[in-house]
Amino acid sequence: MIRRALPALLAGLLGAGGAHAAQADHVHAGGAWIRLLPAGLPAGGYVVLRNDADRPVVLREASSPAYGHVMLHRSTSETGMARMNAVASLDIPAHGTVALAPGGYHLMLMEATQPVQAGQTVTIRLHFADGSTLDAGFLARPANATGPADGG
Ligand SMILES: [Cu+2]
Repeated sequence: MIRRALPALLAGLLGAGGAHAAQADHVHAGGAWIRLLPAGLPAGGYVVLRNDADRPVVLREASSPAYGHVMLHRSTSETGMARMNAVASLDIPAHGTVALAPGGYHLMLMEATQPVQAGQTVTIRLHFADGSTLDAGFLARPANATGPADGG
C-alpha cells in the first residue's frame, strides 16, 4: 500500500513545485555586473534588487548556466580582516531595495563552465523562497572594475 501511494505523492509534490516556478513579477534587478578575477578565482556577482510587492521577498539561491556553483555570500571586515561567509537567505523588504555590492552581500560564482570574458553578459537565475525565479543579465567586468559601468 505504501509502495503504491509513494509515486502518487511524489508526482503531487513535483506538480506543486512546477506550478510555483513562476517569474517573480514584483522583483526587479538593476545594475547587475560581475567582477572577474584571474587564475580561475571565483567571480563576484553584484546587483540591486527592488521589491515592488507589499510583502518581503526572500532570495534563497542563485544559479547560472555559466557557473557550476553559485553561492550567496556576505563580506565583512569586523576585525579589520576581510572575510566572507555563506548566507542562507537575503530578505528584500516590501517596497524596498537590497544592494549586492563589493564589501557586502554578493553572489560567489564558481566553476565557470567556460572562461567568461569582460564585456560578456551572463544570465544568472535568482531563486526566491516562494518558488518564483528571476533571470538577470550580469555584465562581466575586469578585476579592477568598481561598478556596473566605467566610472561607476
Ligand atoms: Cu564570496
